[in-house]
Amino acid sequence: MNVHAKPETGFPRDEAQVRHNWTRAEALAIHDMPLMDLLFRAQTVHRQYFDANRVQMSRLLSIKTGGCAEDCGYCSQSAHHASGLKASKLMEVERVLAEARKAKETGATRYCMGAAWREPKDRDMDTVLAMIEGVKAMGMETCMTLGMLSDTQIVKLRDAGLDYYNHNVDTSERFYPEIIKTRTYADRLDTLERVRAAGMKVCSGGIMGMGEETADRVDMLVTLANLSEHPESVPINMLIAIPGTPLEGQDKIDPIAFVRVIATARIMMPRSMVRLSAGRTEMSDEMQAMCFFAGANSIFSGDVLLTADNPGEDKDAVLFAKIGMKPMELDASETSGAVPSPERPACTKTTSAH
Ligand code: SAM
Ligand code: DTB
Ligand code: SF4
Repeated sequence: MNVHAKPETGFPRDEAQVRHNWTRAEALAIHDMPLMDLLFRAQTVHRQYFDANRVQMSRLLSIKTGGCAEDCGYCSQSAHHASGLKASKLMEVERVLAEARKAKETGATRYCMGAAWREPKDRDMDTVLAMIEGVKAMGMETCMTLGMLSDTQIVKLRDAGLDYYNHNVDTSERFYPEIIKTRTYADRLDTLERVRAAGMKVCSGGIMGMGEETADRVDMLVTLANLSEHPESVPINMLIAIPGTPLEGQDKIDPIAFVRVIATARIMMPRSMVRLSAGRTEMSDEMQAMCFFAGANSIFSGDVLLTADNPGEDKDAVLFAKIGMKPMELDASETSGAVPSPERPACTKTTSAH
């Protein structure tokens, strides 16, 4: 026997299949693979659907900051925590559109607007709808995250042209009540299901490093991958431990453990955009590069997220130049498999000729 023979990688040819029947045991087996096997498999799956040297850029804006009725343990914007953040009213439409115009100039293809609400008040809906219409008219994709929604609100958002709704499951069902007490995991899944049923695209992911166990990370991915359709966007945040919140003293997640979650998400949801989201200011270039290798293909650009710091365009430009990564253009992000449908061929990888 040749002792130098290549070991079996242990995964079948159809490793990039889109499946909705993942078990925890299967997901855990992938998550716990030797790291080199895991990264190789994730990168192989990634290349079946995406150009591995392109990253989609989303830009965030907090359209209504602070004073939130929910008690999410990680959040600077909860009225339950003394983070020192000043609450503000819903922004005026024109100000939002001016910010969106700037974001477009810096290469963002998706504009994500977040409000610190448990749910929108009906009296605020017209303003929010005007924001969607204005941003869409600029030729960017629109995303909003406004908390829970009624069916009427969902229809209004969809009809105004909202492309994506962000609503994170955040963690496993088991760990959720340790972080959030003012709503349940079932509330979260119910909103997601109704948004999907109305025909909007879904952005849903979670936060790593809140004190959860490996099983919670894997269970969260199983929940997302077993939804009736995979979320088109899966943001994976690394906790930003904000002073004054219950999680302020939380130990940082190990970088390799974080990379394992990205790779497992890529393998389980092969056509979704996996977004390396909050926490990049605390990540080395090497860690970010490893996340891209593991299948992350989207980031938030700009120097602020909603209330916390983000690396900013200059830093990202340096990193991108070092690793030969380029921003994804809108057409590419639309056609690179983010929205699987029976009409669209399974493999719609963009060419790397740009
Ligand atoms: N109020 C809306 C909601 O909760 O759906 C939207 C805003 S909320 C800030 C959006 C997501 O950002 C959260 O679900 C969470 O995953 C992420 N997030 C918030 N604070 C964070 C922090 N300190 N570190 C990492 N991620 C965070
Ligand atoms: C997501 O998963 N992360 C973004 C976006 N979706 C709305 C928000 C990150 C917030 C980080 C903390 C802050 O800026 O306050
Ligand atoms: Fe409110 Fe969203 Fe922050 Fe929770 S995460 S406190 S719902 S703004």
